[in-house]
Amino acid sequence: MAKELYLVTSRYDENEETFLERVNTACANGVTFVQLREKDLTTRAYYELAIKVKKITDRYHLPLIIDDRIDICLAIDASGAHIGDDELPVDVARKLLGPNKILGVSAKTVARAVEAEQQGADYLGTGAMFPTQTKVITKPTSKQTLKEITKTVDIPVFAIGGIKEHNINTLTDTNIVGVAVVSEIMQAPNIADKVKQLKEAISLL
Ligand code: TZP
Repeated sequence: MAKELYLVTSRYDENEETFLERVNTACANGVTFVQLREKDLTTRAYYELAIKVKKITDRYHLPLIIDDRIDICLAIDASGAHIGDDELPVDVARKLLGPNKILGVSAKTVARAVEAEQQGADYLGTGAMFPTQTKVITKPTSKQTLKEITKTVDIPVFAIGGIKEHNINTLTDTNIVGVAVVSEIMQAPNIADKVKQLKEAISLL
């Protein structure tokens, strides 16, 4: 089955127009999932940005997931929300979202993965698999743990964290559904080419 390429956003220091153009280019060239993940915005600014990003993802019929903010997911009728370790408990998030929204959960241990699945997660993000500048991590998740997670749960698992075109080939035999990427796409000098190259790399997994 074709692997998923999950774009997770970061605005870096760009103006909004450039940011939206980058997201649009990534969507036009083959990402299959989009997560709006912006940690430094007020509620109102996050909400307004989410509406603009949803216009783009709707244009390409792509699911839009909102990081950490179930209220904003519901307010703009996004496809779902993603919650990390320090955010709401998974069962609470599921209750708030209802049965029809996608719930993604970060899980870097087998125990967390099992608990998330039992409590209603639809997919998992596991990592960081490699060192990354995008998030403070204590130590990368091992390929062994990733494999154990995919073996243990029935829901799809994305690898995330430090994923680059050149290291995707080390994720063979892990049974991941795809990869989730921030900087490799958002900071690429040519986003269209980068997305196509990443698609090629994940197709070989
Ligand atoms: N969760 C685990 S690592 C990470 C997140 C959101 C950041 C991934 O960013 P990048 O730039 O793809 O390494």
